[in-house]
Amino acid sequence: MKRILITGASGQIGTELTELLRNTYGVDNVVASSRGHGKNKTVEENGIYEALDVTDGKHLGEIVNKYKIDTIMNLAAVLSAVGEKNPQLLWDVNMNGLYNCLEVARETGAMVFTPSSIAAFGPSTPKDLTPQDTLQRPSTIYGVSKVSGELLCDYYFNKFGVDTRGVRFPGLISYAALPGGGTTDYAVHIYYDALKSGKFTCNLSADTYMDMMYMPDALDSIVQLCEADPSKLIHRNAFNITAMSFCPEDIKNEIKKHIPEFEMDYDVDSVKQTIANSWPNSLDDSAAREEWGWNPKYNLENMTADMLAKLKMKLA
Ligand code: AKB
Repeated sequence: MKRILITGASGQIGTELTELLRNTYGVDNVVASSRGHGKNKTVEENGIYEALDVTDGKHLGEIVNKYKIDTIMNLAAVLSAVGEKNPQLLWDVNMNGLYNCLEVARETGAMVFTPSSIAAFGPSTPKDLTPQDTLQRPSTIYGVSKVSGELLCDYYFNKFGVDTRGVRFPGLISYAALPGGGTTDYAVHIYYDALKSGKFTCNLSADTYMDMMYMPDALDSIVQLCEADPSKLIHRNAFNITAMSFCPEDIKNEIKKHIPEFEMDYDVDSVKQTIANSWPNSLDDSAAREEWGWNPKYNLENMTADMLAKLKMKLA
């Protein structure tokens, strides 16, 4: 039985991952943590919760020892759009936080899962069906932190034998908690606005293709990769994974099938557009499929139907 510490548990992924892991491994085997108290009632009140700033390596080590943690899922991160406004904060949280997790893991023997992102690629990366192993020269501080993180995780595996694993997440779409300042966030907000007002102003241009994924698949990928037989893993940090690739016009047209009067216009945010243009249109995730059986269940069609149904109940 695993004993898991989740950092950044109050965020978009953490909110749902915490619940899933508590149900799967037992409430007493999952420690949720995030910076401070009062951010997320469900996460804080439905199991073990610790206020933890990942940049405080000493406190991180104390929590790992206190609960005899053997798996650290490090979700604490500043995302791409916020990162461009505050690169120093991003570096501190994303890199020093990860370094602290890896050091504690080196000392205690814990496994470390940490997500990378499609942001780990840049303008010189092949754009379509981006290969697993390819050029990675990102132009955002978030992307720089993701490539550095991938390399650092591989280094800790090769040098110290720390069991490090990761996936390159595309944009994640979910209804339980909002994303916090990424470039792909429009694909979440569009569903809220479609239900609330029937109108949405998109901050990326109509033909901006990016990889996306519905949260249930993203959660499955974490559990599956962490449970995978290590002898089968040729790659570790980090695996390309995707479930769909679409542009704003595609998601608009899919929503219109459910809400025919839905309207969308555009007011392009130049910072987000530049970031999106530097990322792939679509990823090749065959290494994840071959090495640990990655097989997503949701496409744009069944995700949209589920997202609108669940969000309708939430907003009622
Ligand atoms: C972002 O847009 O910053 C994130 C990501 C793709 O990593 N959703």
